[in-house]
Order: sequence, then structure tokens, then C-alpha cells
Amino acid sequence: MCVFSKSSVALLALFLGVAKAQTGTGTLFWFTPGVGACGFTNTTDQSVASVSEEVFNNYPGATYNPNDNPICHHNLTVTYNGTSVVAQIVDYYVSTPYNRVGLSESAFDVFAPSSQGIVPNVTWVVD
Ligand SMILES: *[C@@H]1O[C@H](CO)[C@@H](O)[C@H](O)[C@H]1NC(C)=O
Ligand SMILES: *[C@@H]1O[C@H](CO)[C@@H](O)[C@H](O)[C@H]1NC(C)=O
Ligand SMILES: *[C@@H]1O[C@H](CO)[C@@H](O)[C@H](O)[C@H]1NC(C)=O
Ligand SMILES: CC(=O)N[C@H]1CO[C@H](CO)[C@@H](O)[C@@H]1O
Repeated sequence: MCVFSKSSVALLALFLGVAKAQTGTGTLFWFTPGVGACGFTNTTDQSVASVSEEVFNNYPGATYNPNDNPICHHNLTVTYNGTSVVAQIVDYYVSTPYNRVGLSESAFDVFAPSSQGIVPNVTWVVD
């Protein structure tokens, strides 16, 4: 027996698509912001983030124009060992694994000195 009509299945799929948060566990690195894919100019003292190309381009509403990607108005929350940092997504990295995330130096510093280079096994979520 078919419980759902075609349109309610489509709506359910749409809902699941929109509601599915992009999240993962991976390596955190730091970067020096400038003009990113979102078209903003940001500086090291600002809490900004970069995600993988896959996360960026699969964000609901993404088009061929990265400047118009709705992800540019959302945050990446990175959590490690009980500490969380919220940073605006401003850029993406090509040829990086899905789970790799970047923070500007000031945001990275909350977790470790930049001389450490990376923090492994952080959890992250895009809101
Ligand atoms: C990043 O830059 C944009 C445009 O200059 C600005 O609107 C935004 O507030 C900046 N983000 C942060 C976290 O400072
Ligand atoms: C992103 O984080 C900033 C600072 O915490 C907050 O003001 C803003 O509302 C957040 N944006 C979204 C889309 O949650
Ligand atoms: C995690 O946090 C605890 C409590 O602040 C601290 O004692 C411990 O050294 C931290 N572990 C790591 C791997 O950073
Ligand atoms: C538990 C876990 O995910 N450990 C990983 C932490 O990060 C290192 C380096 O990237 C991996 O080798 C571990 O598998």
C-alpha cells in the first residue's frame, strides 16, 4: 500500500535535503584569509572558516557562482576537547578531503598555537 502521495514524497525528500546538516570529524588547519570564494575580504583577526569544495558546493542553494552560495552567510562550528569556535564560512579549498576544515589564525589559536599547524580529530558542523 502506498501511504505517501508523489508530492508528499517529494516534499519529504526536499525537507530531508534541507535538514541534513553537513557535519564530520577531521583535521583542522589554519589559513590566512584574504578575498575568498564568497567574495568577502577578511583578515586574520576575524573568526572565519574554509571548508572543502565538496561541502561548499553541496550546500543547499549553491550555484555556479560561489559569491551567491548561501553557505557564505552561515557558520562553521568546530569543537575539540569540549571547546567550540564559531566562524563565518568565507572560502573553500580544492583537493582537500571532505572532512578537512580551516580556521583563520585567531580562531585556530583557541585550540592550539599556529606553530602546531593542525589539530587532528575535531568535529565540525555547518549550520
Ligand atoms: C568577512 O568579510 C565580510 C565582507 O567584508 C564582512 O561582511 C564579514 O562581517 C566578515 N566576517 C567576519 C567574521 O568578520
Ligand atoms: C554566525 O555566528 C555569528 C556570531 O556568533 C552570529 O551572530 C550569527 O547569527 C551566526 N549566523 C548564523 C546564520 O547562524
Ligand atoms: C582536554 O581538556 C582537558 C581539560 O581542559 C585538558 O586537561 C586536556 O589536556 C585536554 N586534552 C587535549 C588533548 O588537549
Ligand atoms: C579516533 C580518530 O578518528 N583518530 C584519528 C585522529 O587523527 C589521526 C590523524 O589524522 C588519524 O590517524 C586517526 O585515525
